[in-house]
Amino acid sequence: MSFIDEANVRLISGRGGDGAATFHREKHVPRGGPNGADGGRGGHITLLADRNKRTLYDFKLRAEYKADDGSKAVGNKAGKDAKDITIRVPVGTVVTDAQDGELIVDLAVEGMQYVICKGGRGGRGNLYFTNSVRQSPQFAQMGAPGDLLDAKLELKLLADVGLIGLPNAGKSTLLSVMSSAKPKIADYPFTTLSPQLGVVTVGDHTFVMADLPGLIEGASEGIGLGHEFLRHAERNKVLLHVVDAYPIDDSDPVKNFEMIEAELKQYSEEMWERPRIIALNKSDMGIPEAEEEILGRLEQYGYPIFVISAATNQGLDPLKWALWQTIEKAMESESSVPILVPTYKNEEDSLWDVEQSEEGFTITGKRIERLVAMTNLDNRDAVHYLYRKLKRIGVIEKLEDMGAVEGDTVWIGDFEFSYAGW
Ligand SMILES: Nc1nc2c(ncn2[C@@H]2O[C@H](COP(=O)(O)OP(=O)(O)O)[C@@H](O)[C@H]2O)c(=O)[nH]1
Ligand SMILES: [Mg+2]
Repeated sequence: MSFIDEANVRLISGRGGDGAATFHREKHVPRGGPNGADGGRGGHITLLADRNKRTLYDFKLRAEYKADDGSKAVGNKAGKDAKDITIRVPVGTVVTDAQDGELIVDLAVEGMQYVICKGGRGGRGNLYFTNSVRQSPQFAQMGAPGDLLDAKLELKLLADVGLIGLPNAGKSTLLSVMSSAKPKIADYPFTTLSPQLGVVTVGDHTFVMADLPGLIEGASEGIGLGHEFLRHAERNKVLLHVVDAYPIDDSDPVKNFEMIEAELKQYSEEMWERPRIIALNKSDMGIPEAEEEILGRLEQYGYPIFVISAATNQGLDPLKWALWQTIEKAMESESSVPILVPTYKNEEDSLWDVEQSEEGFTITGKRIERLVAMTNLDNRDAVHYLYRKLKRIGVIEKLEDMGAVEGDTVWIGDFEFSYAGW
């Protein structure tokens, strides 16, 4: 029973650069030693909780982020690491794996960071593989592939701006013309008192505005307002009071304003003390002198006033900016302790398993799959190195225990091998 903003985004970290398999060359030295350097690391993708982001609207415009690949080593010159990407998301964004629905991270605190896609490690150059036995390795490692993640972002929306004003002042109209998107509304029970939400875009910023019909009338008549409804009202950082400059019943706009303000104060003193902006609406209907007179009387309250028309869109841009600046200011006074959480689950990476089927054996495990992807399978020495690594990890023994015999097919990641033939 809440307003959920959601977006799907594809995240791709960079692959590592290949290592070099080169040898030292010098005059008069017929054959120098191995000197191939390592490739550079691919770019990471990190999510950062930023309270200046209020909605997931940005992800509706851009659904894919890809970090650059690391560069490959050239001879004894190491490849350069790629630039990392930091993506700012609203505080409170919950990230799940779109494929299996598993929770990845809940970016609940301002300043929280999470490395969601790690860039691939650079491949080792042949210098790295040199030891007393293997004095001139003829192979280098390829860079590790990056990660690809289809992530689902979800955010419980709470309104930054609440609209108040007499019925017929133009609140609904204003909300519809000011908002660039309607958030998806999940399971909200139909009631005439349900708040209407809209996402407002101004410059690079987005914020949430809610029409709160009946906030005041409902409360003073003792109508129970839903918990969800009140949560929106209570989180408003600024109230936008819409005043009809030309009421159809010829009532006095300033008296109408005062009436709503008085009722608001009675409803909640705390809410009444919130920052306020006045929008004098329906200026398209009018005579400038009449508006001057109303403005003169409204000014005594000390709130910023904007003359607008929801019907012709007059004056909406300055109003949007004023709302955003008020939200920003309200956020400055919110205390928050930045917590940095640079986590990445490496432990899970090293887990592996072997599964047997009619067709053969499948080895799964992130670290092993990465190891294979980094191996130049056309190079006998590189394959031999891989075999010894797998043996050290215990994979070969496990295959033997499971009854693998020569000629059996073994899959690791995208690669197919013939057992004992490699
Ligand atoms: N001429 C004019 N009419 C407006 C303007 N804004 C709203 N209205 C009209 O005023 C009436 C009430 O508007 P509505 O948005 O439903 O008011 P609410 O009760 O505050 O939500 C509707 O007939 C609107 O078309 C405006 O800027 N100019
Ligand atoms: Mg309305």
